[in-house]
Amino acid sequence: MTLFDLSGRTALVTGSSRGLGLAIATGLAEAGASLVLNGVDAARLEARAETLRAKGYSVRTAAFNVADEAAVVAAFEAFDMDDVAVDILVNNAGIQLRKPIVELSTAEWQKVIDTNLTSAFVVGREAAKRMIPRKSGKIVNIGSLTSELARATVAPYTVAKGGIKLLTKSMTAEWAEHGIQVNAIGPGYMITDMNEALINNPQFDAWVKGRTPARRWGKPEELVGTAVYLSSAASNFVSGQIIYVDGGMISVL
Ligand code: GCO
Repeated sequence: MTLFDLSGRTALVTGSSRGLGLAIATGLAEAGASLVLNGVDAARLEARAETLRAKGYSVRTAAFNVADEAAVVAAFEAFDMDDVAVDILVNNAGIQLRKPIVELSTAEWQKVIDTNLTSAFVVGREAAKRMIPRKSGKIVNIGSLTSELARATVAPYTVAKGGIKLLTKSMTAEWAEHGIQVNAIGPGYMITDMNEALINNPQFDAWVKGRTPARRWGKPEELVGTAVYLSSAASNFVSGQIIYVDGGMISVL
C-alpha cells in the first residue's frame, strides 16, 4: 500500500549499528527509505552499511556521538552541504546503567541522561530546523516500558525514558502545525545486546516471561511495523502518542 511506502524519503536512525536501531533502520529500508546509519564506531557502521547495500538499499553513514552537541550540529551541516534532507528521524541511541541510586555518581547519572534524553532534544532540534521550512517530517522517539513504570536499579534510564514520552508531546506542541508528526515507540523486554545479562539470568528471564502476557521476550524486528507506520503517510494525523510494543506487559498487573 502506498500509505506505508517510504520511497523517496531519507531516514536517520541514531544508534543504528546494532540492536533495535539496526532492526528499525533495516525495516525502514525495506519500506523504501534511504538510510543514514549513525553510531560512534565508524568501522562498525560501514560494515553494517555494506551489508545493507548488498541487499540493494541506499545507505550512507554518519559517525557521531549523539551526546556531543557540536558533533550533532556539524553532522547536520554536513547533511546540508551534501543535500541530504532528513525526512524521518528515529531517536534510538541509548545506553543502560544498572546500579542502585545510592551507589550512582552524578557523572554516571548525567551520562545516561545526556545519551538517552538530551540527545533526542539536540538531534530533534537540528532535524526540525530543516523540516519546518519543508512543512513536513516524521520524528520517532524510542521510549521504553520505563517511560511509564520504574524498576529498581535503572533510575537514570527510567527518568530519561519518562522524559522521552513528554519530549514527544512537547515537540508535538510546537511542530505539528509545521506538518511534522512526532511519536514514540515503547519497546518491551527485547532480545538485544543491552539486555544480554538479563536474558542470561534465569530469575530475570522467568520474571519477564511471567510478567509479559505473551510469555516471551520480543524480537527487535517486531518493532518494524510500528516504526514504518509512524514514519509513513499512514500516521499523518497522529502526533504525541507512544505505542507500546511489549507483548502486553504495560497493560496488565
Ligand atoms: C532493564 C532493561 C529495560 C528494557 C526496556 C524495557 O534493565 O530493565 O534494560 O530497561 O531494556 O527498556 O522497556
